[in-house]
Amino acid sequence: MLKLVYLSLGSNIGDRERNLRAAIERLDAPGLHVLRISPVYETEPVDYTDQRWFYNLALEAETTLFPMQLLARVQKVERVLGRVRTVPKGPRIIDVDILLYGTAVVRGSKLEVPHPRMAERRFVLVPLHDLAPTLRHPVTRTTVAELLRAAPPAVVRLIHS
Ligand code: GSY
Repeated sequence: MLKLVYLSLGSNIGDRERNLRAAIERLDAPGLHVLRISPVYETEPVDYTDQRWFYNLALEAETTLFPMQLLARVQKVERVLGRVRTVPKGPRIIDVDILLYGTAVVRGSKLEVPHPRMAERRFVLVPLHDLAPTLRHPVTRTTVAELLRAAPPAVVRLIHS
């Protein structure tokens, strides 16, 4: 069964744009087909603020992978691209978060979907809004546009479409 999924990608080490592109190429492998990619934004860091600004984007994909298989794909891409977890919430070559997996709700110890912090993160919601403004959060039933209007302020500036 094909599921429509939305992922958020971020990078704040090295050539941030190249890291995002490399991750997209590797995510798109048997079982997952990238359909649409949002513009790229430069965004101020949240949580751990004393670090370089991020490049962020969102993508829409169709997949036959189950949620935990998708998590394994995502984590493999992060590993291959050299992500090392030094400071929690600190700098990273690439970070890939699963935002939405169809209308599924997954509440496991390793994976939570919808992503539990997506509603607070402008760096997630702005690119997601470019792709799917009327999409509804499967738990709150709020649209992405409504989530974005209610999100706390943070600088998110367009780099290119
Ligand atoms: O959870 C994703 C990693 N991350 C980011 C990010 O991708 N962008 C911004 N602007 N801040 C972030 N803080 C964390 S942690």
